Amino acid sequence: MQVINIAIIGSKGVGKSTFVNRWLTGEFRPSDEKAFTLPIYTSSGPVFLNIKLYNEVPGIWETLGQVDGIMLMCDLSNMMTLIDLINFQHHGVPTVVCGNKSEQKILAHTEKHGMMVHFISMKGLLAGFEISAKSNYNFEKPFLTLVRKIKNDPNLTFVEAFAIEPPIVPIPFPTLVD
Ligand SMILES: Nc1nc2c(ncn2[C@@H]2O[C@H](COP(=O)(O)OP(=O)(O)OP(=O)(O)O)[C@@H](O)[C@H]2O)c(=O)[nH]1
Ligand SMILES: [Mg+2]
Repeated sequence: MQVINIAIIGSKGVGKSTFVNRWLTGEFRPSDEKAFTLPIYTSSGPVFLNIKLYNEVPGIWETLGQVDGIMLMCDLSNMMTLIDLINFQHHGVPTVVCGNKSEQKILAHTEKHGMMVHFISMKGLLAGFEISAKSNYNFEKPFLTLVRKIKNDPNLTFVEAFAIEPPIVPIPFPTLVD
């Protein structure tokens, strides 16, 4: 079983804990944990994502330890949270940026989109996504993109855990009533 270490970095309140808790429990509610293990079934076998959450602070790189992938997160309803990430250097580690809370229509879409595109190209990131932990918009894409890159398998897909076969319950033969 492959273990993949992922750091999620973003300013206070951008939705890191809520996004990860969606994956773990399905609930739209932030968790208090700062570290999680998320098992994911993929078309090339199961992987364990070891996820740690970090607030964006200067010199964050030194505290990360060994990471295989990075997800930067900002809040699309507060583009200052994208500016907060401006000094981040990924040192060649596969990195995506996600603009969360995309269901909130605060700024004009084109304006946010332009800032995200500029950030992605300026930083040389793998990809960027507008996501919503509230509506589950683009829920899978950040982790899927990172896992595909880290496992060097562009066709990898996430698969559902196999549903447990329902128990065989004897169905009583209907009684015919005259
Ligand atoms: N509208 C909306 N609100 C969201 C979304 N995701 C998270 N939130 C809300 O944003 C607030 C902050 O979410 P958290 O998950 O606690 O943010 P965080 O990044 O973990 O914050 P810190 O732990 O303080 O660094 C909460 O009130 C969430 O309900 C979203 O997609 N849309
Ligand atoms: Mg949190």
